[in-house]
Amino acid sequence: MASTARPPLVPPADLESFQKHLNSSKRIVALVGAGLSASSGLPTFRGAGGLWRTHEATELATPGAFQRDPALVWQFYSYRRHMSLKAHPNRAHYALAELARRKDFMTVSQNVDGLSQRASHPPSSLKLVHGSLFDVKCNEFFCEYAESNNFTDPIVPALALPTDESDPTTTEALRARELDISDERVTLPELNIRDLPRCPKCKKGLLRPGVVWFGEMLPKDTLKDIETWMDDPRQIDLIIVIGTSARVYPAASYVDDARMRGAKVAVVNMDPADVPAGGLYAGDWFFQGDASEIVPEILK
Ligand code: BV8
Repeated sequence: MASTARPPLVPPADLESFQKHLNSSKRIVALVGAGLSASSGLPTFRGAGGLWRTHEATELATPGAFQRDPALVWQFYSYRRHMSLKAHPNRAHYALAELARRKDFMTVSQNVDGLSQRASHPPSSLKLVHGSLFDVKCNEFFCEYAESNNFTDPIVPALALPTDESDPTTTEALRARELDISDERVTLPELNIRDLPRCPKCKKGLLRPGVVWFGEMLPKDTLKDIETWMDDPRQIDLIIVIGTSARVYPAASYVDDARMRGAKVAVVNMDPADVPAGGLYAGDWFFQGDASEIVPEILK
């Protein structure tokens, strides 16, 4: 195993040596983040898109934000559901789905946008560690209600984005003013907590988005599935880290976990500074650029 004493290197984008290793690899894992879906038009958390109106996305992705202002948090997630339903998987989503069909391979996805599923990624090897925009669950601790809800946009009428012609904040009117619905200069209709989706089971709690917020545990059975795959006695040959700053834990820790089980590391990212916390070693790869361009190329 490479010593950690050496300073981190940014190795050359050596396609030939990468594909030679890929083809001889028996077990491969990918850790993917928001950069995988950037070319599908979905903003990343940290990039320029990290702002939604006047709020940092990471401020809204917490249980505290939902307790304080469930209407605002629902508007944020309803907007992202709407954007994700309008978006399409890009060539990188399809390339990963294809790799999953020909190798002992697992995608650990931090993304909640549903695009890997819509690219027909085999469900058994797609592990969503931060949940999905298209699941909802009861916010009451004692109630276990949860359901998949990828059919209604908006989930309740009160969360409809302004689209009716009489409304000055219709998409056309906004476009004419060069504004976007996520722009803080746009005033959304006042939302009353009574208009938010309620739990149909306990009738008491509010429904909340089925995503993992900061400070919340990741889904136990998903973590167990990943642990079982990672703990297989056969070594892991390669981890491909795509479109993520790999700064959110415990998801980011899979890079070192894979390396400790023999894996070489390949990073695909727009930003050369965004390598996993442990850095890259000689023999690893860094491919700088758009995931939707690079991933289909290197996985060919
Ligand atoms: C937990 C769902 C504990 C919601 C998200 C150490 C150990 C354990 C926890 C911690 C720890 N240290 C700190 C923590 C706490 C915290 C954490 O990690 N904080 C960070 C900020 C330091 N972790 C947690 O709270 C986790 N829970 O640990 O619970 C616990 C234990 C017991 C009991 C109770 C609790 C839960 C974390 C999950 C948070 N939810 N998402 C939602 O989506 O709204 S995280 C969210 O942000 C995303 O899922 C993603 O994972 C993360 C980062 O988002 P982005 O920055 O957009 O994406 P990314 O980082 O992937 O960056 C984009 C990248 O793409 C960039 O590098 C960019 O250069 C690149 N890029 C852009 N365009 C392209 C591109 N690359 C290629 N092509 C392009 N076109």
